[in-house]
Amino acid sequence: MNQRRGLWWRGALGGVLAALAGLAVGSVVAAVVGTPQTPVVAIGSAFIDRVPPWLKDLAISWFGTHDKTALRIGILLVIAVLAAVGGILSVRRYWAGALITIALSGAAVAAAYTRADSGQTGFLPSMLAGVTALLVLRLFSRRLEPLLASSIDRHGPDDAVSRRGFLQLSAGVALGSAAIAVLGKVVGGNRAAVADARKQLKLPQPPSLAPPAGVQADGAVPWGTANADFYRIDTALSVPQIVPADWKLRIHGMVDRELNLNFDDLLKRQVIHKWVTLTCVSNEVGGDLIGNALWSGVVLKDLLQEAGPSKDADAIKSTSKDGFTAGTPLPTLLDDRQAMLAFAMNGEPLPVEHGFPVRIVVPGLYGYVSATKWLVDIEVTRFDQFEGYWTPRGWSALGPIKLSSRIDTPQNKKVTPGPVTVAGVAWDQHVGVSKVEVRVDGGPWQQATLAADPSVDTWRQWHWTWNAPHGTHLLQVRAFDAQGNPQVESSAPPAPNGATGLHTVSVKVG
Ligand SMILES: Nc1nc2c(c(=O)[nH]1)N[C@H]1C(S)=C(S)[C@@H](COP(=O)(O)O)O[C@H]1N2
Ligand SMILES: [Mo]
Repeated sequence: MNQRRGLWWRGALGGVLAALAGLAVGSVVAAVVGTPQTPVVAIGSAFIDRVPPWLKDLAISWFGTHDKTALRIGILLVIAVLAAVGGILSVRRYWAGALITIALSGAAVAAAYTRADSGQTGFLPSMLAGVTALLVLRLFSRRLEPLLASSIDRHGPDDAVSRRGFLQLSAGVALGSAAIAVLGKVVGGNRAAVADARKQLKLPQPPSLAPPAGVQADGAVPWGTANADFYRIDTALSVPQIVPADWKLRIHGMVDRELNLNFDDLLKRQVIHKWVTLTCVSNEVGGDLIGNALWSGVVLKDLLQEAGPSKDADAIKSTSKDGFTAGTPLPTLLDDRQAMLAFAMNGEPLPVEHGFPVRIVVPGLYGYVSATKWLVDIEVTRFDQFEGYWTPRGWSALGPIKLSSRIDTPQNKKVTPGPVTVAGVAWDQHVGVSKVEVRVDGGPWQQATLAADPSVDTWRQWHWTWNAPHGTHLLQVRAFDAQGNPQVESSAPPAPNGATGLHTVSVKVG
């Protein structure tokens, strides 16, 4: 009789430890894939979404602002009880206990699946948590088999060995789960806190998110690039996580007075909203490392002038939280182009991968010499005093964007003979594009129609109607800058300061 009860307790303990191991793995997986949907959060969110209002009110009146903590504890208790029952059942029949684990993790997977904010990987933590719990439960039921056998047909000496084995397994699983949970915290950093702070943030809104009239050419990519589609380039293996409340910027070096700003200080200043096309120096001819967004932020010129740069200074060295640095010519920050400290992109707080909470945007310069994300420090200095991150790695210290053009359509597909729309983008930020021409099979250049542009700091779209004959043909595009200079036609690779050459597309007509 006593022995039976001992078995039950051990089964229950095994079940609870299996669940804990699963939850620990779930939290680490959530941290690694960057989803907030740990198994408990998934179940809790689904619960919050479905709970009747009177129960929600009751919970708030009981627990106040701790209602979320109360919910978490409640969910953990329910999981613990079910896991204990599963553990007891699995002493005799592993599958009986396993079914409870499958049902629980299945519910969490389903809950994660139905959440709008869970993304494509939201179900992974709950699924791997379930698999882990199943495996650990199996280990426990194996360990308890000899004890079960001896409770039915006793043979003394083995019991002590089996009990010790069970104890060792329990200790191992408990310690392992704790270690994994700690790992999850380290890997995740304060990712959830940052995601939450980003969601709560209220920022000055641009008057309109819509592109200005007439900028879109039929057949070209969307003139305004959605945040989710915006190219991302950086050296950050794990994206820096900064809550706005902790953000500080120091502007120092060759200045009359050092400036120290926090996020609230920044928001108190005059805010501007401006469409700027960002480009990466690594963009190949015809490539897509370019995007156009409506940025909101504070003009850097005002801040720099307040600090009072020395006459001998010719650069700023901007540094990110993770140690990336960019060297930017001071004149590009003090002229009228409105280089800015941006905190919003297309009306939303910067996405974390795009520099949350504050980055630099300088019209006309490649990102590697200007667009520092997760900005924390600006030193006013001289180019002969430092090198930016990419300079010793084979890229030029200066990186003005080169006049370029790209064909967006037709691309890699067959078209039918007759009128065909040829369209794309051309850019020369802070200089401007005045003309775009297209040619077929090396023939005469033909003038394309330009769409509008709100300023010289964005790309400019164009289109041209081609009366396409049968066969395979080569289309090429070239742009002219605001002064009428054509783009460089000879091919050069991206290193050290930007690719040149004509974008050429082969099209099958037939
Ligand atoms: N902190 C940090 N900022 C950075 C970089 C980086 O590696 N680290 N890369 C730069 C480069 S090379 C480019 S092209 C732009 C890209 O910005 P995006 O990822 O928002 O498109 O960010 C710039 N800012
Ligand atoms: Mo870049």
